[in-house]
Order: sequence, then C-alpha cells, then structure tokens
Amino acid sequence: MKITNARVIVTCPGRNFVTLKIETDEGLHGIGDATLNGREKAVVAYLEDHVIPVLIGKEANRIEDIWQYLYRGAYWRRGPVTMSAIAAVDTALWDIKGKAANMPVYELLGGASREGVLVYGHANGADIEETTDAVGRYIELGYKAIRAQSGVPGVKGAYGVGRGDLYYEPADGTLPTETLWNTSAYLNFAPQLFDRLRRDHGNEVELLHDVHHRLTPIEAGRLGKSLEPYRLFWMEDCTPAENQEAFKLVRQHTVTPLAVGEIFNSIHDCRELIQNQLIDYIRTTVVHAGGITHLRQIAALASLYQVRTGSHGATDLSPACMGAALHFDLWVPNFGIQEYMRHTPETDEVFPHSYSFKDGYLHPGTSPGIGVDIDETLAAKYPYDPKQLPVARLEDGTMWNW
Ligand code: KDG
Ligand code: MG
Repeated sequence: MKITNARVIVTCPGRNFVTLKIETDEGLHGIGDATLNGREKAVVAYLEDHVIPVLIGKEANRIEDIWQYLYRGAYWRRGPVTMSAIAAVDTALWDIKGKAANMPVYELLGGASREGVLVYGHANGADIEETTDAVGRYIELGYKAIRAQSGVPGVKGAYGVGRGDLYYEPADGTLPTETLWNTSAYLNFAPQLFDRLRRDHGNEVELLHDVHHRLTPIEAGRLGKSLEPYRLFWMEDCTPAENQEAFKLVRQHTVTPLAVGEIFNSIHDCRELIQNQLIDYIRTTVVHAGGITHLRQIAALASLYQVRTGSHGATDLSPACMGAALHFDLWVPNFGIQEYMRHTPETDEVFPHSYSFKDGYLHPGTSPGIGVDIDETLAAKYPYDPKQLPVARLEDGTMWNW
C-alpha cells in the first residue's frame, strides 16, 4: 500500500488546528494532529516543504521505518516543530494501518488493558467561590478527577482562569497578552483553595493542580508540602524542567506527587526525571512527542521506574490527537490518567469521532484506526486566525515563565 498523496489542512473552528491527511493507492486515508499552539505555521511549513515530498511513494505500512527516516534523516534531531511533524505522520499511518486491518489502534498495540480511560476535567474560576462551584459542576457531570485553578487575589493573570469553565483557551491575542505574576500571593493562596475544595467536596474526588512552571525549586517544595493535607493526585510543572536536578530539591521537601512533560518532545527530555524517580507522572502526548511510536518508548522507560502516564490533553491538541491518545491510554500498561478539556461543538463537528465520555472515563470506540476523521468542507469554512500564547512578567517588570 503506497502513499499517493498527503496534505496539510489548517482550520480554526474556535481555535487553530493543523491536520495532516495521508492518502494511499488502496483508497484508505489517515489523519494526524500537527498543532503547536501559537507556532502553527512553523509545523505547516516543515510538513509541506520537507516531509510531504519524501512521503510520496513510500510504503504506508512501514510506520517504524518512516519514523526513523524522518527522525534520523532530518539530521537536526528533536525539537517541538520536528517532533510534531513526525507525530502527525506517525498518527496518520497508525490510523491507516488500523483501517487496513479493520481494527481499532488499541488492538494493534496489544489490546485493551482496562475498560475505560480515567480522565480529568478542568474546573476554574475567578476566585475560590467560583472555583468550588465549578468543581461541583464537574462532579455532577460524573468526573472522578478534576484539575482546579483559581484567580489569586492581587495577581493579574493567574494561570488557568478561563472565559467560562468548559472551553478555556489561553492563546487569545494576535500579539501575546501580558500577564503579571506574584509568587508570594500565590503561595499563600493555593493551600486556602484546596482546603476549601476538600471541605466542600470531600476526599473521594481526585484533585489536580497545574503550577505552570512558575516557581523556583525551593518554592515548589514549599507549595507541595503545604498541599499535602489535601492529598492532591498531582502537582504539575511546579518548576521549569530544563534543569532536571532541581526536582531532587522538590522531592526532598514533599510527598505530593509530581507530573511533568507536556512541553517535552523526546525520550531524552524525560530520561533523567524518570530514571532518578523524580516524578510520578510523565505528561508527554502523541502530537508533541513524536506520535504513538515514540510515546510507547517513553512509556516503556517510565514503566521500569513505576512512573505512570498522564498525557497532556488541553484544547489546543485536536480531536485527532485525543483519539490517538485514547487508544494508547487504553492499552499502555502503566497508564495513570488522561487530561480531557472538551472541544467546542464547532470543533467536534469538524472532527467527527468515535470516542465518548461516560462516568468519568473516555473510551476511544471500536472504529478501525484512531476513530477520528476531518470534514474538509466544514474545515474550509473556518480560516486560520493567528493567535499567540500570553507572556508573564513579575510586578517589577522582570520577564517570567507563563
Ligand atoms: O498551549 C498551551 C496549553 O496546552 C497549556 O497551557 C495547557 O498547561 C496546560 C495543561 O496542563 O493543559
Ligand atoms: Mg499544564
């Protein structure tokens, strides 16, 4: 089965998505997500100028060989643009292989290891009152695990507070929006938030929190320790992870479980954190970490150290990524949890899919392939709308981590 055609589809049904569609001489096609939030056009150019020309005529069944060709063949290895482009090809080829075998991708990987994929939803609010109400609404919807983010008194731009709690989207300006950050206000506030959430909602629901790279290692240790009474499922991205040694310091001070990895794109980014058991959950996902083929290597390494998966699943990862991730999650032995931020109804229409939510779990469905397609006619009605992620500064003007 030869690849005869491949093209990139850019659409903005509420937010921008980049999708690669690969077609074969047997009439089968597959799709893969290539969205890199705020840097979409870089991946489009990479695919159109450097990847698609070498795909035409290749044997579509040779997923591993094509992965190696694109990875080694670029000479310039790794990086989010390269790895998102490779991921799109990889996902589309797994989709095609599934369709050719008439099997859902989780069957090709080794079959289901569980009945459903535990997901966490996003509750957020401008203050504690709004956030606790939002957590209550997610519990009513059936969620067993909920990420809670709240506006912080005195902080103009706490991370994760959206416009409405269902479809939070941070990339909101043609130029980056400037937010202000105050670490000490946040460190005082966060334990108050989780104290209130536990008092209002009890101990059964799993609560998660994203620090979004904002703290130094010692501040992260202090936060983790102060959140211990509230038994978080995880504290995410508590400090930037370029310096992975830093997590030793965090670990020395807290037993709050740690999750890192949504901005990682290769097993080499994860290796030190995993091998030194400095984290509990690895958050790499299909689209930014080289597709299913690479993600399973990361998961296998993690399994040696009892680190579990907790893949990124924000709205900037398209339904094509979500579909592929759910097949992976249903199979992977050391599964932990999957992030699930619902897409807008317009996005769901552009990407018809077989995955479905019930009682806090997602299931990828049993359609052959990844179970997600793209309606190109509808996609064409939503032209690209350039948007960038915000930036953050401290109150004295110093640039900080958004
Ligand atoms: O594009 C950036 C978002 O995907 C990111 O800010 C979301 O941190 C995030 C999360 O945990 O979902
Ligand atoms: Mg995050």
